[in-house]
Amino acid sequence: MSDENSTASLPLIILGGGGHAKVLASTLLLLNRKVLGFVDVDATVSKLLGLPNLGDDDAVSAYPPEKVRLVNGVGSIRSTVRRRELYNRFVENRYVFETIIHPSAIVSPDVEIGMGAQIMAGAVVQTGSKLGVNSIINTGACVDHDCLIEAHVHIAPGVSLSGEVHAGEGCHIGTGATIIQGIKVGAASVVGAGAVVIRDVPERATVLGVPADLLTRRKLHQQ
Ligand code: JB3
Repeated sequence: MSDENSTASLPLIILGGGGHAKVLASTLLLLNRKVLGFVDVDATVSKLLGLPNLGDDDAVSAYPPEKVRLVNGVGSIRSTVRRRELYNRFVENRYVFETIIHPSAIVSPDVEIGMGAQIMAGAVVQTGSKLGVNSIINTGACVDHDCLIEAHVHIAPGVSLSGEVHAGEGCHIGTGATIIQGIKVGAASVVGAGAVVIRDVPERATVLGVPADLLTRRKLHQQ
């Protein structure tokens, strides 16, 4: 099959025009992928590494789902919720999210990677691990063997997960956090930057410190 007919070479649209989108745009340019531009709710964001602002999210409908693929460039500023909502909205409208793997990432060939997962520069994902849809393994993070990273999780830069860690849906593991082997982090929880997690974390909790301690638990609508 020629590259022109291959879905792998479909042009891309990035959702969002902030910091995470910029890093993705740079990766896509490195991979020689054709990027049509980005969409952002903020019309004042005019360019992203030279790529044009195509309008707000409704502008995507000018491009039929079979002609483009999407890249979720909205990261997680206070939570992963907006990123998840965008993903769900466009999947419901039959759009496909591109899975991105930076060329410098080391990913064991048996890793299962869900649609739209993003493995950034210098990240390592070891054998037996599974990455859920729309998850981010950010710059220089290490996910060791047999980890289960569920959908919409953000593993921030420099995180270290030992073997068999389970990161529940939509949780956020902050920059430089360390999680020892076999720990379960509950869905929608936040592990603070630099925390060292040696005990399971309940759902919708925030843990901080060394060793990490429970700060608070949030209600569903506050996540
Ligand atoms: O820590 C690292 C390495 N990266 C962080 C990333 C994971 O999350 C980064 O430092 C930021 O903390 C965050 O990046 P993000 O999400 O790009 O944040 P920010 O730079 O603030 O840009 C968010 C952009 O998304 C802004 O331009 C918003 O206007 C736009 N935005 C917000 N909601 C949206 C929507 N754009 C679209 N298309 N649709 C939305 O619903």
